[in-house]
Amino acid sequence: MTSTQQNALRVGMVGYAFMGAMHSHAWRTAPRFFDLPLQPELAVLAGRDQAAVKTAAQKLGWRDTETDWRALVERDDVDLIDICTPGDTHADIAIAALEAGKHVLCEKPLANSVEEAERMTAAARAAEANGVFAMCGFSYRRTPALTLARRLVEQGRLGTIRHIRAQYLQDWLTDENAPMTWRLDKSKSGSGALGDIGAHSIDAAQYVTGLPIQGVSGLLNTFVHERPLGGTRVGLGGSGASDGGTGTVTVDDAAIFSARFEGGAIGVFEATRFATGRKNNMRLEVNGSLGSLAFDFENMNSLEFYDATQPPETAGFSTINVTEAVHPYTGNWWPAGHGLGYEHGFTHQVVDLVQAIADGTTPSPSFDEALRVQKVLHAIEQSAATDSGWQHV
Ligand code: SOE
Repeated sequence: MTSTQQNALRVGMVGYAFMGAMHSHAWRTAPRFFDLPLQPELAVLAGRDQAAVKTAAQKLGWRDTETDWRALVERDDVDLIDICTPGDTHADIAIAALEAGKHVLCEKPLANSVEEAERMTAAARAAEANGVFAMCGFSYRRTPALTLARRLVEQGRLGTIRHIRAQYLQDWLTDENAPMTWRLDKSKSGSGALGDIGAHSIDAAQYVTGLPIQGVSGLLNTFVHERPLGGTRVGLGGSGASDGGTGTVTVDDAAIFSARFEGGAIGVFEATRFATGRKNNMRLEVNGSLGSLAFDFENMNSLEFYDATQPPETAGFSTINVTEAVHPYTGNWWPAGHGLGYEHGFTHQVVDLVQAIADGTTPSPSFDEALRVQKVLHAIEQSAATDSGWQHV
C-alpha cells in the first residue's frame, strides 16, 4: 500500500479506545486547519481483535489494520507509530518502533516504571541520531491558555516563582460499584490517579514555570479495594453493568503531594478520581513576585492573570479570553470568543510533532522530559511507601 502524496507522514496507531479515538481525530483534523510540512495519513490501525479493529478502523478513518503491533512496526509503508495502549506495553512498542526507524508518539505517562522510561529514552536518543523523533503526549500543555501561561512566565510577567498549586479532580470512581478496569490494575497501568492524571499536573507545572521538581513528599490512598468485574467504564460508552465476581484494586484512588522546585518555589498537588461532582477539573495556579496566573480546564478558554505591577486602585485578577488570533494556536480556528475544547490540545500536539519531524528538531515533551515526570512519580510512590516525615497526631 503506497502513500497518496509525496510529503506523506504515514501513521500506524496501536489501540483504539478513548485515546485511540482522540488521536485519530487529531491526525484527521490537524492538516485541515494548519499548514503542515508533512501530510499525516491514517494508514494502519492495530488491535488484537481482528473484527473489532476493522470496525474501529472503518469508524475512525484508518486505511488498513493489523492484529499484531510487531507486524505494524516492521511495515515499510508506515513512518510513525502512535501508542494509545495501557502503560504496560509502552516500552516494548516504543523501543521496537524506534529501532525500526519509526517516529513515535506515546501516550502519557511514558511508562510504568523509571527503568522502562530510561530504556525508552535511551532508544529515543539513539534514534534521533538517525533523524527519528519521539514525543510523549502530555496534551494539556497545548491548551492555548497553558501555552500562553508559559509565555507570560518566560517574559518575566510573574517575576520570581514562589507557589505552584495544582489539582486534577475527577469523580468517575466515586461509586464503589463502578467496575474494575485496566486503570485499577497496577500491572497494566503502573499507578492510579497519580500516574494517570497527576502526571498531567506534574508536566504542566514544570512546563509553565520552566522549573523542574527537585523533591517531593507524598500520600497515596485507595478508598475502594474491591470492584465488580466485567463491566465497562461508565461515560466511555460503558454501562457499568457487571457479569459477577470482583477484582482487587492495586493502585491509588487519590494522591496528594508537596514539592520543592528548582529556584526555591514550593508546590502542592492533588489528583483524585473521588472528587464527587468534579468531572475533569484540571487546575493550575502559579504565584510569583510580580503576579499570578490561574487556569481551570472547566473554563479552558480563559486564563486568570494578576499583575502586581498595576497601581493598587486598579489591581485585580483579569480574565484573559484566550481565543484571539494573537494567542497560541487559536488563529487557526474560529473567530475570537467561539472557544476550543478538550480535543484541540491533541490536534495541536500533532501539529507540533509534525513540524518538529519536518524541521529535524526534538519534539517537546521529549522522552527525556517524560522521564523526568516518571522520576517524580516514582519519588512520590517511594515517599508514600515509607510514610517518612508523617507525624501521627
Ligand atoms: C483519565 O480519566 C483521563 O482519561 C486521562 O487518562 C487522560 O490523559 C486525560 O486527558 C483525561 O482523563
